[in-house]
Amino acid sequence: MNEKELAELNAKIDEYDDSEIQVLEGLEAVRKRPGMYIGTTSERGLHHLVWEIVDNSIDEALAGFCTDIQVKIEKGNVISVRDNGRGMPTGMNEKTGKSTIETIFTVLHAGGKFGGGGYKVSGGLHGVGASVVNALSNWLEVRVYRDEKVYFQKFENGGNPLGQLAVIDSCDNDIHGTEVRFKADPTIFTETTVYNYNTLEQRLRELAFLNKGLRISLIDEREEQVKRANFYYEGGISEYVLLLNKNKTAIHDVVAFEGEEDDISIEIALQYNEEYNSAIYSFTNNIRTHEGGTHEDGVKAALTRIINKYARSTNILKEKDEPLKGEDVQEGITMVISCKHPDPQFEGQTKTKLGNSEVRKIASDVFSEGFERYLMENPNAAKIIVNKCCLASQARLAAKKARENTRRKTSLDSINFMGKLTDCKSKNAEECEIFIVEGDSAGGSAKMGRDYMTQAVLPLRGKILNVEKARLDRALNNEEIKSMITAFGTGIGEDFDVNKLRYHKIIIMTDADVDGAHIRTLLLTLFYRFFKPIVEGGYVYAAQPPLFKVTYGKKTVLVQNEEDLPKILAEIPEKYQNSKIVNRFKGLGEMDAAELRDTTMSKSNRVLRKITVEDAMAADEAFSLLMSDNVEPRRNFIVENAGYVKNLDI
Ligand code: 2B7
Repeated sequence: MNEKELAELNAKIDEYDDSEIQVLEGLEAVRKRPGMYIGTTSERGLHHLVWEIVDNSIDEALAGFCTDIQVKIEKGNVISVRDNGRGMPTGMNEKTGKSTIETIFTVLHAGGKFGGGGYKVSGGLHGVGASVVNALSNWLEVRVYRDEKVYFQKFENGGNPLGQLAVIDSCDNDIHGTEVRFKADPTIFTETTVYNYNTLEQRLRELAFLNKGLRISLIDEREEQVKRANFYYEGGISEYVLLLNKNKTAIHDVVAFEGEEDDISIEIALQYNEEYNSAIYSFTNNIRTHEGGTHEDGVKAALTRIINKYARSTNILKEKDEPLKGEDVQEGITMVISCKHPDPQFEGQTKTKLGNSEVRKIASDVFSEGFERYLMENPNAAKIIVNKCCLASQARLAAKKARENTRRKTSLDSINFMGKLTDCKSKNAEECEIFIVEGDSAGGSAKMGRDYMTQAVLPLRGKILNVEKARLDRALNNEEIKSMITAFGTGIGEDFDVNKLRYHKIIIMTDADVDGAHIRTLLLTLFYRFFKPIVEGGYVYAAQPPLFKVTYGKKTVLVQNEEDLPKILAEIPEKYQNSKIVNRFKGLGEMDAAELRDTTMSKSNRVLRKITVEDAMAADEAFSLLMSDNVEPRRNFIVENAGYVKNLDI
């Protein structure tokens, strides 16, 4: 059947009809190549299972029938998701000859999403749904509460039904909805089957922001002390913006607009703060569009146009003045854009860029109309905002002048800088590496332990500037950042040229502890914002210093992480068990040059982790989301929330 025929067929089928579900493929394919369906079988893929199920509940909420979603992590890392929607249809499916529910869970691509009516928005990253989760589970149970009955079916070993759908109980007539419980298959998810509370919490909170009025709760029953979180935001993305700006000084109240055209809905909320960076978060069908796209472009273009128009008409921007640029009107803005589209096209390197061209105008119209009116009706706020944009423009022009001057003055080998960098001998960038090392003592050991032909060392002393708080021109005044830019040789901003990169491996070498993770996050954020192509080009790495050194007899074993230690200790021959010595490396600074070389730097022994664009995006997002002036919560956040930090510490 071709797409057109499928569409016609589906158009004929009523949305309540059980035969809407289409039959396309079997489940074995999913188990054979899980990556094709959920992207990866790492920790991220494991969590993906939860999102596939939760997305079905979200769709039911978007259809207007579900107000509550509960996600539970039970003992043994069993996930249970329950919603109070209509409950999955309990009848038969004509085409499969099975119940609709069995079809949903055993037939790949079965879903209303393929149909005409019913589900306006499909949320899942890959949109493949419940059958994939079933295929990748040890067991899965579904309960449907509907028509005063409780329906039940169980599947085992990758989706095999244990029996047919059956009524197992009755329930009150005001009880309705769907419950799905499953246990991920550890033979598929070989890295881990342990869910990260913070990962689930963060995303569920985001979903609650993006779907105003929806109640989402998370319960973690794995430990004695049960953890709970409840999310409910009447104001939706307006409250999101409020949270994002929580630790900043806002210069006016949050403003929000929404509109709909041809089933495409746009919501925008924004608030300017006193700082310099812009934090623009766009979403389509509840998925973060990191790379932006037409919804974001439309809003940004309208923002520039409306502010210029207002600034001119009020004479805040004089005739002789240059028009304000996009970056001027975005300085200090915090904005969330949420688009819901029945047929989104995702493009770009990480498929996180909305491509539908019709969205540009819709987004621009919704924003222009609302924002122009806001400026007219709130002259005080308007004046503060427009003044800020004009200041940004002036600063930009001044910085440009200053840059042009310094560019002439400074050359690559300024005296100050040469003192810091210990360069390598080779000039062949492909074989050259630069270790960015935290602290002088580690820097000293690194200098002595390096391979002087191909390894350069740049120790960072002071605190690396927090890029969240500074715009580009200020970042450029930071000594540590200046040394890095000079060392890399690429230039920055408009002058950036990745072909001039002097080292094809930029290796962040920090301690394997919280402070190390903190500094690494700062660096990643910095790279992501100001040197994006070096991240995209795969030039950035994290060194992985070992945590323990175990010595017995004449042998030394290095242990990379906490979890491996007991295993390694158990493997030590009996006769040494009483004479072993276990050493914990507290920091890089404590290792002498030989140790640092042998464990972390030498090309033959070391473990490097390549930083992906996704790692950097996660660092960037983590930072923007929970930045605060207070160092303590920020550090805690990094320790608890950022899954990538944990990964890095393996
Ligand atoms: C695409 C398929 C999976 N479905 C329905 C109706 C309600 C409904 C669902 C769901 C996850 C964990 C608890 C539609 C849609 C199947 O067809 S799936 N609720 N919740 C869910 O999966 N939650 C539905 C029309 C009329 N009555 C019910």
